[in-house]
Amino acid sequence: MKPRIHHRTLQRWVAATLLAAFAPAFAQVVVQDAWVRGTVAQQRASGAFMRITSAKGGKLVAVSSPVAGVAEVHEMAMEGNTMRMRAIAALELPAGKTVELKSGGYHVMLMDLKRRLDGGDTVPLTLVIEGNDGKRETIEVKAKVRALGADAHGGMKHLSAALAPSARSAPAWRPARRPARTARCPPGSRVGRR
Ligand SMILES: [Cu+2]
Repeated sequence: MKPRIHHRTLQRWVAATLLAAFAPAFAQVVVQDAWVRGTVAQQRASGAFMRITSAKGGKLVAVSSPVAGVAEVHEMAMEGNTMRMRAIAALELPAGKTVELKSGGYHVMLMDLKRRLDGGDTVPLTLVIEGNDGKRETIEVKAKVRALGADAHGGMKHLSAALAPSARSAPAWRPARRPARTARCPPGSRVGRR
């Protein structure tokens, strides 16, 4: 009898250990509906969007992609009366809550694009997510390219969507205004062309 009980105990211990070790890898972080805005020739930047859900909570601390020399996590924030975007060190992922990266909100900025991104293409993205326990997990995502009215403004058309509807018809994207936005970006990031 004794060996059998011992065996069952061992089985349970092994099962519990396996669950603890592997369950998080399967379900800890789920990324859905990842997509990248298509670009036109000479365009050097674009945005990537998705929904991220972390079961245990954590934060998105880094992104990279073979199509971009630089990838950053950006937020939109009001500066005075103007909506601007800027890089953030980490995007909080509250436990069990889906965080949406979307036009006009948080997004992944892909800069120094190495090629044109055509509709239907697939762009690999690597997300680094740090759990609340400090452990980092790498997630590979295949983002579909959507050719949504890509324009020549460095893939930042999503900015205009964040402005008042009337601003869409206003000349919010006059070239003269672009350097000011570019200048607001943190050192090291190169948004748009210089
Ligand atoms: Cu951005």
